Amino acid sequence: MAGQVISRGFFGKRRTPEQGQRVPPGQYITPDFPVLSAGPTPRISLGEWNFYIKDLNQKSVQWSWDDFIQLPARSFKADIHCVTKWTKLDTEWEGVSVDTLLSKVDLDPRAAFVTVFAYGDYTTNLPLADLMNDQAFIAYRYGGQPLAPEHGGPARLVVPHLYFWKSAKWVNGFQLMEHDISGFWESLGYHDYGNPWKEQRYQGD
Ligand SMILES: Nc1nc2c(c(=O)[nH]1)N[C@H]1C(S)=C(S)[C@@H](COP(=O)(O)O)O[C@H]1N2
Ligand SMILES: [Mo]
Repeated sequence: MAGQVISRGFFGKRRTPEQGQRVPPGQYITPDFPVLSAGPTPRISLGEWNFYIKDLNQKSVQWSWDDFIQLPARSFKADIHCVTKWTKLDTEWEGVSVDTLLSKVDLDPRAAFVTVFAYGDYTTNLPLADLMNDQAFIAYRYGGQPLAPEHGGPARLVVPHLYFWKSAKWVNGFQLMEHDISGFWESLGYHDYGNPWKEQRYQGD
């Protein structure tokens, strides 16, 4: 019995040095892709789906599904880190860089923060700068397949350099703002920024 526990612990910690460098403090590697959702999976038909960006004056640019999939898409590989301590290496996505979407918006230099809205009421907040320079994507394919509903399909935000709760599933749009406003988990005590390398899990970390 003791032997089993020890060998399981040992196996769980085994990683190559190269992998070790990619695992933030307090995280472990999982080969699985756990599903973490605060509520039921919303079902959005592609006909009713849209994505919007609303600027400081509440003016919005929006894309239907058909418009969205015409936008230049890219494949990208990323390590993702959930605040519940799992890290998954080399996840493979396909989608549209947020830069491509922001290029259609007349950006007011005072816009500094974003609330991300999702179908089904989830929100999360982050600095606009963290959505720029190819750091963030709206992904609609995962592992070569259309993104599964439980993982955020039709489309989700992916911001791999922040804890994965920032990567809103079933994403619907961005509200640009001058000031930061806490989203769903952030209002319940999660960190407003969420850098996994600094273990910014909770407010005050
Ligand atoms: N809309 C929405 N997005 C969400 C969540 C959620 O509950 N609702 N959970 C977040 C959390 S805490 C994590 S870890 C990841 C989980 O994504 P997965 O279920 O694809 O692993 O989605 C994030 N995005
Ligand atoms: Mo999470």
